[in-house]
Amino acid sequence: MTRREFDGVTIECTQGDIAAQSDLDAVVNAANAELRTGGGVAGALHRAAGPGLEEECRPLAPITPGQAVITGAHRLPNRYVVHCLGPVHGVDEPAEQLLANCYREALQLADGHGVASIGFPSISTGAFGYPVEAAAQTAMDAVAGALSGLGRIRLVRFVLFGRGDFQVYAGALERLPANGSVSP
Ligand code: AR6
Repeated sequence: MTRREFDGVTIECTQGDIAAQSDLDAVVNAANAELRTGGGVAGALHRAAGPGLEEECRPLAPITPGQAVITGAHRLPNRYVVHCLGPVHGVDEPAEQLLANCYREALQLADGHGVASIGFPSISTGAFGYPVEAAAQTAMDAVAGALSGLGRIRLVRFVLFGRGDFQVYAGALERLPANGSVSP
């Protein structure tokens, strides 16, 4: 676990399963446009949440790259799931901006629902093929840049499945300036 605090908000990185973060108010899904179950993160979250999650998602789909929508968490140990559609690497452009939008929109949406703690997976770096080094830098800068506009969120946790991904995200966290302010 690596952790830093920026003006009362903690950003941390941990290795683990996004579907098993029982101390967080909200978790983020690396969704598909149809908000259906799938592989990776979407599969893990929908499996743990049960069929009610897909049912609640149906009228909210389709979503576009960079967009986020929020639902209940059903049988997951959280209050909300925020579903983000990341860019497919080499297809959806401008990729960096679309990926940053996912993180910003997810934080704003969750904050507006009174969420105090939220967990993100590494959006787009699995089936969508985004290189993890670049994705981690964009994700960390987008989160740090959004913190000053948040009212309720006090904890942002990146939940990385693999050891290598954890180290990459932890490195990006360590590189943030002390005041966390990164221009968007
Ligand atoms: N907890 C945390 N991270 C995970 C987990 C988990 N349980 N499972 C996988 N990862 P992906 P994407 C990591 O493919 O690239 C889906 O099928 C994984 O190792 O879930 O945004 C959807 O239906 C990788 O580092 O998301 C979409 O069609 C990262 O999470 C599409 O894949 C993201 O991998 C979305 O692709």
